[in-house]
Amino acid sequence: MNQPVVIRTARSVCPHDCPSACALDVDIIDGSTIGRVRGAKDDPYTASVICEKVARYAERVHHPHRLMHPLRRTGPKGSGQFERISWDEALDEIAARFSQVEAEHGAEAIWPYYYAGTMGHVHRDGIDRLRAAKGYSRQYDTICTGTSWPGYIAGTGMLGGVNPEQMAESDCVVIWGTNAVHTQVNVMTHAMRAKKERGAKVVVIDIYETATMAQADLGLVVRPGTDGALAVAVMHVLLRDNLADRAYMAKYTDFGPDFEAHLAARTPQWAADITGLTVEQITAFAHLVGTTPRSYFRMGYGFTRQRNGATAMHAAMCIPAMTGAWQHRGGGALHSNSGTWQLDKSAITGAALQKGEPRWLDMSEIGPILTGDARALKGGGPVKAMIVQNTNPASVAPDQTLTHRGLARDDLFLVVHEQFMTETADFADIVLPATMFLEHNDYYTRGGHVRVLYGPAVIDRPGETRSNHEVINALALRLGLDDNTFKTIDRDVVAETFRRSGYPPLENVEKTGFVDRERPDAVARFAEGFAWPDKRFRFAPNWQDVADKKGYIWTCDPADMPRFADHWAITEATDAEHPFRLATSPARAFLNSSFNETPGSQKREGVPSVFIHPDDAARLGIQDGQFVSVGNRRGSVDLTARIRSGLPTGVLIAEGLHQNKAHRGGRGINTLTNATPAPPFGGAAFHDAAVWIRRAD
Ligand SMILES: Nc1nc2c(c(=O)[nH]1)N[C@H]1C(S)=C(S)[C@@H](COP(=O)(O)OP(=O)(O)OC[C@H]3O[C@@H](n4cnc5c(=O)[nH]c(N)nc54)[C@H](O)[C@@H]3O)O[C@H]1N2
Ligand SMILES: Nc1nc2c(c(=O)[nH]1)N[C@H]1C(S)=C(S)[C@@H](COP(=O)(O)OP(=O)(O)OC[C@H]3O[C@@H](n4cnc5c(=O)[nH]c(N)nc54)[C@H](O)[C@@H]3O)O[C@H]1N2
Ligand code: SF4
Ligand SMILES: [Mo]
Repeated sequence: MNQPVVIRTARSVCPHDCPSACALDVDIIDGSTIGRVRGAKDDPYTASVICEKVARYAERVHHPHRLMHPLRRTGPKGSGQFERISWDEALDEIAARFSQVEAEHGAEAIWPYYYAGTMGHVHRDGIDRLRAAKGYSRQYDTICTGTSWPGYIAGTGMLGGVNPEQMAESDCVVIWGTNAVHTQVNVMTHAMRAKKERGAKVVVIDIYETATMAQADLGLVVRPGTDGALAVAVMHVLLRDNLADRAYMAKYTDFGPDFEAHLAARTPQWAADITGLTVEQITAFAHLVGTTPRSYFRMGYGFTRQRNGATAMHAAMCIPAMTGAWQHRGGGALHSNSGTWQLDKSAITGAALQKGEPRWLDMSEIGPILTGDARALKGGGPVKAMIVQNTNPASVAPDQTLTHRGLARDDLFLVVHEQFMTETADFADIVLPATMFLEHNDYYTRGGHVRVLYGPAVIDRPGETRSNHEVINALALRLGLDDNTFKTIDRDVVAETFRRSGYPPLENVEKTGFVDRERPDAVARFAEGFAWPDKRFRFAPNWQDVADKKGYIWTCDPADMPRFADHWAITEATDAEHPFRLATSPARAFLNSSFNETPGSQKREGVPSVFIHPDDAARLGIQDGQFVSVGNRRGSVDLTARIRSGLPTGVLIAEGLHQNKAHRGGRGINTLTNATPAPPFGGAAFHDAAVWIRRAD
């Protein structure tokens, strides 16, 4: 077969929710077809490398199951029976139903719901214009960053770190609680450069031997939810063996005798009992980072998806503050640079239109909210109508049984704007077809590096697909809103946002595709002090200050929080009936529930599986490849057992969000996860579930 003729290569940006935000070169075959997708050579962080799932993006853009026109449900909820309707019919019906709900139950009975299917700000956050102008219920964003961001800020005072390209100048890279080979492959590019060029040591901390750990010099497999114990024991050793930088701490931190006394009891033996590591492993790790000034801590999200994740992140961040790693090029830490963009997003979110002070509903609690939990509803009335863009809660949200029960309510009018007929779309009254990133204009940020990137429309949109921005505009106008914000086009909103933010004009940005937002190195490494008023890193966090900075809402009694960096033993406890701890770690070829519809990714991931230690399998009579049920009080899920060493006994790992229907019985992995908000400010503890496992055939 002849190779298709590439008419040009277009610069774009990966829109998905992955910290790498890769700059892409996309081969355009004709006005509506793409060919190969490659990582941009001239982007210093992407450095030619992208993940395999996006390299195969033609499979997703040109997928035969893409939604092409609006649909109205004809059968019962969840039946999958729909009829084709026109955009006018769809929008008229939505406007009529929303108006009716507002008249009967008030504006707060309507809850627009979105997340990060695209990370383009215009198409992701523009739904808030409608929400603000109508006074609909607000969305409290917790599902991804609810624990990790507060934990990071509690120490440093702001969300930003050292440019990750500097990992290449490091002598020790600590990859903590992220499976970067799966979730942000570019971390490996730069860490491996340091290893090859400088002989840097790579440390990986996870709860099983991941593909990332396979590349480490020191792999630490801890029991789930015990990273805080490891961190404080490392600090105990640093102080005991004179490896702490006391001069740095005196100048830059709140270090004092009370904290030192607190650490005295956190011995390696104490931590060994909690983490499952040996005293030697803990000591070796402490000595490595204590004797390597250029140690770079790349903190992931995974270890914060435990109920104690916020305090674990804070505790881990205390280590570079104690060694003074921040002082050296190639040293310091990064979790996310999302606090560094200084964007004025008012043109996108319609902040000036905000009507009243509607309640904040926690997105992670969609199950409890839709099933009438009074606490989750903040004492207000039920949610009666939703428009969902950019997210697939029937798959990704915790406590799937409750989520499905809520979405199936006959008295809930549900609109889903999607690229595919997802599990959530299956429950919809009206389904609307969405464009993909190559078919609309937007700009993108992600916390994993220092650039803001622009991605223009480069191919024609297929069928009757419309962008998120266009749908919100059309709906707003039909609902009688007349503000000019609802008459804009996406490109102009990007340009206006750049203008309001003091960024270069879009015409200039378009030429290169990016805005460089690297901060001066000294600022990024807090050389002029941390971002609290006294400029000191906090070993004793003040969580109220964190809440005040970011507008977080407390979900626990502040008095219950540990005073100092510590292990907080609040994860879901195992018991005789639920003797295993389950984590739902990321699959390499899926991105949350995205890509679980593409053939290449499905082939790569195979059937939904669960890893189990050989001793546990032998004890329970479970064979490799056999069907098992994994369950708890929230429900049970059928999976295929994979016997694997490299994880502790008593721990089960189920990688990825396969389609719910790929599981025998149709229940997805989030049936097992808990929607109760994690302390102190909410968030879903996706890797924290006590479960049983048994043979199921
Ligand atoms: N291929 C792929 N890429 C993705 C995603 C995906 O689903 N698939 N998701 C995207 C999104 S939305 C995000 S936010 C990022 C998240 O990416 P990461 O920061 O990598 O976070 P997680 O994917 O939650 O989990 C990472 C690792 O944390 C481990 N872990 C779980 N509990 C603990 C613990 O208690 N201690 C320690 N030390 N480790 C633990 C898990 O086993 C897993 O290997 O990745 C993005 N990229
Ligand atoms: N068990 C378990 N559950 C998890 C996690 C976990 O580690 N374990 N991770 C959690 C995390 S970190 C996150 S961030 C959430 C993410 O959850 P989601 O934000 O729901 O992410 P995706 O599953 O990728 O779904 C995004 C949906 O948006 C659609 N979409 C993409 N672009 C557009 C667009 O331009 N317009 C419209 N209208 N739709 C679009 C896609 O087709 C896809 O169906 O999942 C969480 N769920
Ligand atoms: S998913 Fe992540 S690694 Fe893959 S192309 Fe997108 S930004 Fe890059
Ligand atoms: Mo996420």
